[in-house]
Amino acid sequence: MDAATQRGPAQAEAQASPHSAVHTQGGLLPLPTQSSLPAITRDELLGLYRQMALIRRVEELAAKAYTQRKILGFCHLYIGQESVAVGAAVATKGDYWMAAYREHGHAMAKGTSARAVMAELYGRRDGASRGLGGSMHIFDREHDFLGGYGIVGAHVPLAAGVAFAAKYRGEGRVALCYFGDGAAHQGAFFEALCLAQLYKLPAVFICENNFYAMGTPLHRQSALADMSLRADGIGMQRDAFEGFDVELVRERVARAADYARAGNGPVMLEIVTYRHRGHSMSDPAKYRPAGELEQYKEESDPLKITLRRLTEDFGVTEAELEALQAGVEAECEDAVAFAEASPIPDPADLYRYTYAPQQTTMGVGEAAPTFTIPALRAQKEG
Ligand SMILES: Cc1ncc(C[n+]2csc(CCOP(=O)(O)OP(=O)(O)O)c2C)c(N)n1
Ligand SMILES: [Mg+2]
Repeated sequence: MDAATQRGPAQAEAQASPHSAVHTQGGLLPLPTQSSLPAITRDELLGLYRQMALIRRVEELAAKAYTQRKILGFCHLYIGQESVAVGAAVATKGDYWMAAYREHGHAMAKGTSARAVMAELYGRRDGASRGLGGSMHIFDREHDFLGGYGIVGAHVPLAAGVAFAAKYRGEGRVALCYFGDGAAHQGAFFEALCLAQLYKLPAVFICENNFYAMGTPLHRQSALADMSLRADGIGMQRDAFEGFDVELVRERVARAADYARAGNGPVMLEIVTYRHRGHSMSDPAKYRPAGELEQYKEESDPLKITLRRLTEDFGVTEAELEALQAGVEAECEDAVAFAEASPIPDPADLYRYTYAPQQTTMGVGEAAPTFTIPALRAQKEG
């Protein structure tokens, strides 16, 4: 009996069909069982811990400023999820990142300074997006952090476009796209993943499953518990794991990025996580079952997990940790002072960055550009 017959008549028939490559998953290569990263060192882990502590403290101070009405508008905190962005950043330093609106931590993990994030939250001119974007629209071209998006799922097709551009230009870079469990039900999400797989784009789609979409728990929004299974219907490689331990995230995201970078196609990851705060600053999160938050804080806080590993396995001392925390505190206080001293944006700049410079010079009082076909052709030729 050959291998095809052993799997039963239906499968044997599919094997023989001229469309079998489509019916099966087209022979996806497995994910590597080890990444190209070297083993983590004491110094590296200490650095990752510092980065997580910095993100947390920046957000704690942002929450305080928000309650003082110094920060206005929406503000979604990443507290509890820091290990995801910080671990993922290790193997994707030169790559493109895009995220949803809970993105202060992603921007900082990618290299945006605490100053630029805080000033953006304050809506000031020295913010990452010149104070015009606010909490949900941090953008940092220098560090290839391509935003911050408020429309749920809408950035997933954009990330596929970025991955397409990276492949087209032969950059060897990968596009990482972060979104929530709620976003994984969006039509735009499926459409983007279908094309990404068809074109074998160098992308890693990361669903940060924190079990809530606003106040709706996962079991009331999805018949699937493992959101990575979405990839099966698309024929995409996938992986799923808990993301509370920064070291584990570092390794598993690196494997996915290695796979995508090598030209094997995109990967969908589900990283299980948990947000300690409500959906946004205006949400007291009373919908959670009693004791749930306390249990996550006790057993699954990324900072606590890494702290334990640093002290127990790497011999990091109290004095070292105190110095680290003092440095974080000083950096955050400096970021707040910087934001408060930064001027508010000039209203004349309101429309200045809506379009790419070569397509428009539109400012207040100027004529809107005309997007006629001859004008665009002339622009391309010139
Ligand atoms: C297209 C669209 N629909 C609805 C909303 C309102 N909304 C904002 S956040 C959100 C929940 C998204 O949850 P999830 O994707 O799990 O991300 P999380 O907030 O947990 O990080 C919803 C429904 C929106 N911003 N955009
Ligand atoms: Mg969620």
